[in-house]
Amino acid sequence: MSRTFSRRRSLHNHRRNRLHIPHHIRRHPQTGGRKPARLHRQQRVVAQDPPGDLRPALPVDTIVANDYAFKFPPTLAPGRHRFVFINAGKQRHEINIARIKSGATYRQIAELDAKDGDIEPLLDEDHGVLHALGGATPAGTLDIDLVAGREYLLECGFSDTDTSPPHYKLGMSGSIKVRRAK
Ligand SMILES: [Cu+2]
Repeated sequence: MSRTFSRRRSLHNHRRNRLHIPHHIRRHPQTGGRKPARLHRQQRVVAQDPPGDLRPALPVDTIVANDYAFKFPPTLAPGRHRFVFINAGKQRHEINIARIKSGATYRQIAELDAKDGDIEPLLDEDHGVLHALGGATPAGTLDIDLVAGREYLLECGFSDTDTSPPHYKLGMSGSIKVRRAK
């Protein structure tokens, strides 16, 4: 069983490299040059969040993977959502979610995928990945603040063997449309 994560990984790296990390944080003398920038940001976010039981409940949406298709809500309301992933297939699958650029469409991405084109120029935000072995449900979830009027790409980038096509070419590709604000 192989995985074709390279395209996704390069997309993540691309975003990370564009983050501006001030020099004094990157090489802070008191931390011995370790890389605290990420930790600092996480701590700040945690400190601002109210305790878990005071947060408003998030709508929970489930994405189910089969060999080789996704079941998911085709349209959702704007705002924060919590995505749960269930792999009901036999193969290993992932759900990889990215926001499609304003003005671009899922149809354009599907056409590019069909001919192994580069879809990165049509995406403007990477939201992350949940993945699971066949028949498994990962404990992790993905929280995404869905923007009104936008479209989100869902894809699985795994392949069953080194020579078989990626699952997004076998049907594990789709998009969620977010309703416009009232
Ligand atoms: Cu898959």
